[in-house]
Amino acid sequence: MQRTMTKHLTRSQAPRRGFTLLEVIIAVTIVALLATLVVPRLTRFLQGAHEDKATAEVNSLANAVRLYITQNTTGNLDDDFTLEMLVEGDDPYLDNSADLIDPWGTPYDIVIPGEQNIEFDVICYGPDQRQGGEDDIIHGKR
Ligand SMILES: [Ca+2]
Repeated sequence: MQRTMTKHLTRSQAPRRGFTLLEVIIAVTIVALLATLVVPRLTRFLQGAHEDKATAEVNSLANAVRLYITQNTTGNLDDDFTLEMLVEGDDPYLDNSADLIDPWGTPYDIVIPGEQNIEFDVICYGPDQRQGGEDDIIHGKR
């Protein structure tokens, strides 16, 4: 008799296994709420970081172009100048041709003469990866 009672107590005190449907629904709801709050903020943060990086890089490229002008021209860039020329030669102005690609994977561009600046514009086409629009980033602008 005592033996059966001990066995019965042990069964009722055994830990439950798994979750109830209600617990799973509550957990999924909490995760979904957190995701709707965090994902847009994270997306905006990453977008801002890409824009800051592109702004720094167009300014850096513009400085490399100015150095190129100083060392290789009589004062003005030829119309056939391209940014790729900055990574060519034995003593290139940029270490890596990857420096010519913006954070969205599009090559930076140069317009001679510039519309924003007198001599030239170094342009990042921005998240839409197309020329024009409010997302374009031009050196010396902002
Ligand atoms: Ca654009």
